[in-house]
Amino acid sequence: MRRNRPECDTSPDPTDVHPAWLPPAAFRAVGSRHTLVHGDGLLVDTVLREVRLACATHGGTVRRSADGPPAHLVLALTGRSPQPAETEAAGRPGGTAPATEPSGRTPSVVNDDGMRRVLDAARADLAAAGGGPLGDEGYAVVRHGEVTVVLADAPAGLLHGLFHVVRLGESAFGAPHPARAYRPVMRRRMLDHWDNVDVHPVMGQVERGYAGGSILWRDGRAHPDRARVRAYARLLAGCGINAVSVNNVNVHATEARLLTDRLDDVAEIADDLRSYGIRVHLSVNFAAPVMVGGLSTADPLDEKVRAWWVETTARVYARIPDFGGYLVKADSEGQPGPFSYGRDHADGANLLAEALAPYGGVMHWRAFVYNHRQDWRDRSTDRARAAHDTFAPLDGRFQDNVIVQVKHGPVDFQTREPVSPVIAAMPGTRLAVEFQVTQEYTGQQRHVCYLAPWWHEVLRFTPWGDDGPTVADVAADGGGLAAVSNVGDDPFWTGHPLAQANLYAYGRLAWDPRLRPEDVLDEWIDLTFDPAASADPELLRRTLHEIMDDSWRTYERYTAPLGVGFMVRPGHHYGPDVDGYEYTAWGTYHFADRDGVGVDRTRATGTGFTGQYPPPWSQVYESPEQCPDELLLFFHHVRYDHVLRSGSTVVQHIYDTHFAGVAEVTAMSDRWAALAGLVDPVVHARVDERLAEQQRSAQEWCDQVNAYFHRKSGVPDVYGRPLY
Ligand code: GCW
Repeated sequence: MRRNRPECDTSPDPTDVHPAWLPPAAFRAVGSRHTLVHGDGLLVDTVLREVRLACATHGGTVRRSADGPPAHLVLALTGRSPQPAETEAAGRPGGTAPATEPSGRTPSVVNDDGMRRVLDAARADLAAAGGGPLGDEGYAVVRHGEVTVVLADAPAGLLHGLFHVVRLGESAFGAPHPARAYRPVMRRRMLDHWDNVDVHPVMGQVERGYAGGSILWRDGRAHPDRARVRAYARLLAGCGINAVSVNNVNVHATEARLLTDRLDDVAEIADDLRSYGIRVHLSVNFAAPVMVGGLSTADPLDEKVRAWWVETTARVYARIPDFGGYLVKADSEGQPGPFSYGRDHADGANLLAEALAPYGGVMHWRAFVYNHRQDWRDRSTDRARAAHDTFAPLDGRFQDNVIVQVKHGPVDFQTREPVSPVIAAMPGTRLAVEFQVTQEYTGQQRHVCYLAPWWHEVLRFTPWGDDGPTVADVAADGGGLAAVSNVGDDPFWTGHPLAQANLYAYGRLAWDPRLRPEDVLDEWIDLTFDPAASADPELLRRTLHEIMDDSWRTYERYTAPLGVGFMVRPGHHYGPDVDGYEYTAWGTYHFADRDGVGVDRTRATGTGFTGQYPPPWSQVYESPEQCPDELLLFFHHVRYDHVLRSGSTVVQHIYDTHFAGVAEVTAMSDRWAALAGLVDPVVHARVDERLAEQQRSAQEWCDQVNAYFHRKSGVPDVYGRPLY
């Protein structure tokens, strides 16, 4: 493995960390050329440093002034000021930013006539292409003669533009082409760390973390390996992420103090992330006024409580002027919230939002609110309904800087769920959609499960029917995307080396949800596995696609038939346990009996959840005939001999998909084995070891789920395969 340390790092490097998608080889095309960087600012310095590092490896040059050999690559600020952060609409689907003529002049540092002409031409070309403002993160790329020019209105755009050129590799220096502008569709592309500062007795250092300890925290303090945090920031910027919340949404005693006397620790992390354009956000405990403020109440309507948040927040901004804002999980799974004081979630969120507003901070308020102390005997309680029941009535009451953060499905990041009805229910509220990159319910980074196809499906979903806006549109017009990180201090960052692709793809889809998952995977493969160093890059690329493209559906086949969720071991959530949650306080998920299976969530006879959707989905999901097969058991309790739209019966479908899933994992393993010698042996061995576990686990899932439904139903497999 090669090291992945930014050039500024001079500290001894005790760890050997995989370079993920930014190995030195990925910079070959840039680093072997002459580059001119123009502009000032922290992030322009970062661009310069990145190019210098690449040149040190690949023999090119980089400079800030035009004197010197003719440049092949110019990265320059346009000289016009970017749109203010919270008002820019450019880049959103249907964005309304006016197309204005670039007005700045070619920077005076470019005193070379030839270069000045190239830049002027690039700018004119951008204007002719109708290029409106590029915003504070967008950029344009134009190939003029022998020179590739990246223009940006703001330094962050230049950094994203550099990574764009890195992704293109040699093809960035091919045929001339007119200006193309790239702007992020989502303004905020956030990653939430569920990292504890202290090791939690049950959840460990990283809640639902499958890649070792935290890279941000160790022994109750900010992690001493600052270089690794900077290397992380670099990777995140390299895929487009621009906000990180640094601690678990379950905020325990030590973590509650990050807001007050432990703020220096947060500031330290903010310093490391800043040079890559990433803002720090903090999870705070709603009861902080009591826990760390010495007040007797956290009631959102109490004046003393309000004053405490105002003063505390002022201190946060005095220490971290570009602080992003707060993230709160309230009234959920034991976390305190406004319900304790007879207040609602708008009261709670607005309290903190008001304290953040003067500084431009945002309040991410999670909609993950449900009763985790249910009585399984009570068939009317439906966890899927909870977020909508709590939040939809509050639409219009949240302040502008509140972002209600909604899990993409109504339950909890299961392998398959419908899109949350909350996304269509709050047109007067800024919503962020939350994904889970950490594979809590999708194989815990022991199984290959490339999640981009699923996220893509969610983002393209049209909650109001075919002609309406997509989930991506709602997020783009609101608070963007957030996702739970899958990173830890593991040398591969993500435990399973192929799980790096999920983090990369999340960032890329947040930047542009229109990207196709298979194209994103191509980018990741070409960056991560240097094609020039491989004896057969085509075989490598093809095989990785064969293993990964459909791996989420493969995982679904052997774990979660037809939208059934939670057949996992309670607590750690790994491996099969069909009845594990069925009679617990956390909700009931399949209701299997001798005749049939599934949760009746219809209006006609069930919990009424289908009524939380607008048409057409309220009708589609209500009807077992129209409901898509993959969600049938999420919405309906049906007989085992119910015939699916696919023509198969429910029980035969369960058998077939489980056998098929195991066979697909066997094929994955064989394919990976054939790559020995084509990839780094350390990576090969790690994936090999994980595939062996995936194979064992898939077989276990298949055997238990099939045996369970065979025993319940008494229906034999039409192909006579073993059912135990
Ligand atoms: O999926 C559940 C997890 C919890 C997590 C919770 C949440 C941080 O099992 O570990 O708590 O979701 O999203 O808050």
